[in-house]
Amino acid sequence: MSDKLSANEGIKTRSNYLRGTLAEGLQDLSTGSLSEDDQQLLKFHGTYQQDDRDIRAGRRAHKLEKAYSFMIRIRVPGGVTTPQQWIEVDRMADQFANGTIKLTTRQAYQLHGVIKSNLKRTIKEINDTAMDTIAACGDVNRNVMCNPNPYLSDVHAEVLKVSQAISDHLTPATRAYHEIWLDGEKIETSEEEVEPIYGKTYLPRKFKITVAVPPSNDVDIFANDLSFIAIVEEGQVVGYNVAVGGGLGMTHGDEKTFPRVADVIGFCRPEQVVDVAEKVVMVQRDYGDRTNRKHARFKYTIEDRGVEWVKAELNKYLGYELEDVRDFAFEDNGDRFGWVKDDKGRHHYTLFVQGGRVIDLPGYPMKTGLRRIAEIHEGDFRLTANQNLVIANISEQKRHEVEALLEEYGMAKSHDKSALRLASIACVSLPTCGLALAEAERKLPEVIEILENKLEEVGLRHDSITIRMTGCPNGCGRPFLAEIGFVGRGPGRYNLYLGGGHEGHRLNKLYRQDLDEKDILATLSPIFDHYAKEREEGERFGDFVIRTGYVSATKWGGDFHDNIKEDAYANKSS
Ligand code: SRM
Ligand code: SF4
Repeated sequence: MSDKLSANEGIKTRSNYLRGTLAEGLQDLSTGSLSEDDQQLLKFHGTYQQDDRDIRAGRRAHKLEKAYSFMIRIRVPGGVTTPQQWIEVDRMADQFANGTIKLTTRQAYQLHGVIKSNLKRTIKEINDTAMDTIAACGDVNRNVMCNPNPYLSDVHAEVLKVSQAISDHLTPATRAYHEIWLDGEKIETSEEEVEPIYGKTYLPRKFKITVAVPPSNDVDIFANDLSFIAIVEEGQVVGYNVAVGGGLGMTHGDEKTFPRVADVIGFCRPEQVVDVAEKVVMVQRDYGDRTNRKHARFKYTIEDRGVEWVKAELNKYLGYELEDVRDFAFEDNGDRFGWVKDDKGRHHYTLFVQGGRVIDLPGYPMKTGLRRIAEIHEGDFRLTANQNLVIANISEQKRHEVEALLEEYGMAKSHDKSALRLASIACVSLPTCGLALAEAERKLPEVIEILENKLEEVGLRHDSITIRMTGCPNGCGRPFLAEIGFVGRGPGRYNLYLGGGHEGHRLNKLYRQDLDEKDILATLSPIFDHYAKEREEGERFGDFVIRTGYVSATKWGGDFHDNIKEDAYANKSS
């Protein structure tokens, strides 16, 4: 391993706490783009430079600059947002972006297609709605997730507060964001400010935190750098189990990269959560690999040094010891659709949003319908980590009005779909994602349709099987935790992974490579037949394919690639 720091470390160091030349670059309208270094810094401010890949080749042929635009990610800690904020995001989607709202797998909003001349104004207007974009991306802690659990209202209120407190505490302290986007007062020298938690080079890589309330693992805690699992006794949160070292990104053909599920290492009291989050971040700040960005996530720090090491180091940073892990059990990592009434008598409706894309389609004007609901809604909207939406906290009196609008706009039966479709996630992928190798959001609905016919035939329409597709192995739709995962290899070609745990606790394993649409059906059909005939009582698809030998169970990250031996794990985790 080389000791030379990665290029991004230099960019951060020279950036004067994330300023770079962003302010100047934004003023240069002779190009739709920003400088390479500023593009890296821009991520810390919550936006990515992209181009429309559907028209890239045509523009190249005409010697035109790429069709540059920006994706803006709006942080929504815990996924809870007001109707007013929804209305504003809806307006901005039409006024500045491509007319759609994207609900992400981390409970955030994304706007795509914002051109450079509108970027500053859009970010300013987002802030006017009491939301922001700082740290939505970049080498810092990202949007903190939390179960949008509406059923246990007191417990949810408490864990939501915790996730918002973590988010606030770990938000970068630099004034650069205010200066560049909000015309805040300029601070001339970097000495006047410090980043008490991050320091001037921030973290080696992105960092992700969730809070979950069992039995729902809808936030997929095992995919996160750090998670808190609420332990509820007699309706009270008595504390949180702490899980560290999850992460999913990898590179095809590079076995040194792999997804990893988090280890549950201890328990802390509610009043210790923010401190634990801060100290875990600091351990990664100090020990994460800053020489190789493909090896810089916390999962590799833990994989290289061992779980026992991280526990001991964390206890040193904390100055006290985490307590022993408490018992907990997850049931699944999906959403529960339709209406529920909570313990306070309020109503909640979970709407299925395919691929998280809020859009008006012919015959299904969901975006307009949701705006109409937001205009009369007095509760809140909760973004789920499965890219769906909970219209939450509806009073008895308002329920009929909301129901009428759901009916009018065709959303009342949004969940009248196969269990497979309801348990699906697709990442954005083409045409906006610069890293995409294959389609995902635009492809998965078709693939599901083909599979649905087969499932119907063998009587499995109502059996929930998690199915996820991403356009590349970065893992944005968390495909490596799915019972059926498709990961793009090249145009129209996917690797098929099988055997993820239905509760989101076990990684899947590569079953077949380079499948096209035809191969997908041909490969999965006999397995569905077999499952329908020979599954045991209550046996999940992910468990079945392991028991019957289609794939072996993935026990740890490195074992994800078949040819790395399991006994290596014993050495690493001891
Ligand atoms: Fe992601 C990069 C979209 C959740 C792992 N992700 C990207 C970029 C920004 C592409 C880029 O770097 O140029 C994608 C923008 C596409 C677009 O056009 O919008 C992108 N990621 C997304 C979203 C929008 C997917 C979605 O369809 O919902 C999710 C936004 C979450 C949010 O609101 O913050 C999203 N990304 C995830 C997740 C899932 C999660 O966090 O629960 C993962 C896997 C978990 C993890 O981090 O390990 C994930 N995204 C990545 C990676 C690989 C990181 C790694 O450790 O290797 C990249 C590439 C990178 O960082 O170099 C990436
Ligand atoms: Fe883009 Fe790959 Fe993430 Fe999909 S998984 S959004 S293709 S980076």
